[in-house]
Amino acid sequence: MPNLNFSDRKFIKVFFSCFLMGRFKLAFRNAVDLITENELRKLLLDKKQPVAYYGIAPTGPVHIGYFATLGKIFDFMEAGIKTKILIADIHAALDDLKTPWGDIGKKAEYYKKCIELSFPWKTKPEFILGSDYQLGNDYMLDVLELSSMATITRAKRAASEVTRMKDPKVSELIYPVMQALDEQYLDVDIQLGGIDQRHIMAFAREYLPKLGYRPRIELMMPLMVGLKGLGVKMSASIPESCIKVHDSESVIKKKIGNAYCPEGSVKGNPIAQICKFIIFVVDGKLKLERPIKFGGDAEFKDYEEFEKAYLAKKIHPLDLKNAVSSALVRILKKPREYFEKHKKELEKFNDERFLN
Ligand code: STL
Repeated sequence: MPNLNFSDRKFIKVFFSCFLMGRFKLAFRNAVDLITENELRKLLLDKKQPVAYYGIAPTGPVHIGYFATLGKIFDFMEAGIKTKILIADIHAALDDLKTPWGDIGKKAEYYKKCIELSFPWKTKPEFILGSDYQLGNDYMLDVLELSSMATITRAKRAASEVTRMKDPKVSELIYPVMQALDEQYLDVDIQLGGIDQRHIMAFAREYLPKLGYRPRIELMMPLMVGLKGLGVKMSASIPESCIKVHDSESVIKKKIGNAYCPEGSVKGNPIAQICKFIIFVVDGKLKLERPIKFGGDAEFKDYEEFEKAYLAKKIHPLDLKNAVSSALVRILKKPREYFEKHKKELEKFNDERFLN
C-alpha cells in the first residue's frame, strides 16, 4: 500500500464515489423504497462485495409476480452484490399452514427448481433452506429472547400485510420474529423483498439492535399488478391474475390476450409492468413485430423509450400483447418443459392451483 496523504485519500474516495454512483443507481433501479439511502451509499463505498438475501416462503404455485424482486438479484449481481435466496420452508407452515408441515420439504424443492429454471442466471444464485439453520440452539434462544421484548400488538402490526392474520395463530406472530433474525443469521448487509414486507422490515430494524445486532439495509420492490388490472396484485389465489412459470403456451397467450391493457396508459397496466420488470431486465430490450401497414417492426432499448412510445399511442395494445406473449413463452421455456416432463411433481401437492 503506497503512503498516501490526506488529499490523495480524499481524491481517491471522491473518484470512487463518482464511479460508484452507477453502482447505487443499478442497485436501486425499479425499487420503491429503501431504508436507508445513506447506509446503502456508504455500504457500496466501503465494501467490495456486500451480501443481500431475498426470502421466499414456498406456499402457492410460482408465478411471474415473483419476478419483480428476482430481477433485482440480476441487478445486484451486476452491481457486485452477492445475493442469497432463502427458501423459508418453516415460514410457509407458520403462515396459517399455507403449506402443511409434512409438505414443506417437497414444496421447497419445487420453489428452488422454478427459480433456477426461470432466469438465465449468469452465476447460479445461492439457495439456503430455512430449516437448515433455524432450529439451531442459538437461533431458537434468540427467537425466545426477541419474543420477550416485542409485544403482541407490535408483532401483529409487523405481520399484518404478510401472513393471513385471520384470527391469527401464535405462529403468525413468530413469523416476523424469525424473519428479523434471518438477517443476522444469514450474515447479510441487505434484505430484499416486496413492498408488502415493509412492516416486518421496520420491525427487524427496530429489534435487532435490542439483541446487540446491527440493523440491516432494507430494499423494497413493487408488487406487480394482476393481469385484470384495477390495482389488484398478482396472486396465486386469483388464477387469472397471474401467469405461472409452468403455464402452457396456450394458457400464457390466453391470459395475456384477456389482460387489462389500456391504450396510451401505463398506470396500473400489467402488460407494461411485465415489460418493465421482466422483459427489459432479462432481455435488455423489447422487440415488436408488426405488419408494415401498422408501423412495421420496432425495437426499444429500454423501458423509458418504450413508455414514451406507448404513451404517445404509437404502440397498439394488441401488438404489445403479442410481443409480450412471445417473450414470456420464450423466457418460461425451461420451467414449462421441465414440469411437462415431471407432471407428478405438481400433482403431488394435491392443490389444483398448481395444475393447468
Ligand atoms: C410470502 C410471499 C413472498 C415472500 C415471502 C412470503 C417472504 C418470506 C420470508 C420469510 C423469511 C425471511 C424473509 C422472507 O427471512 O413473496 O408469502
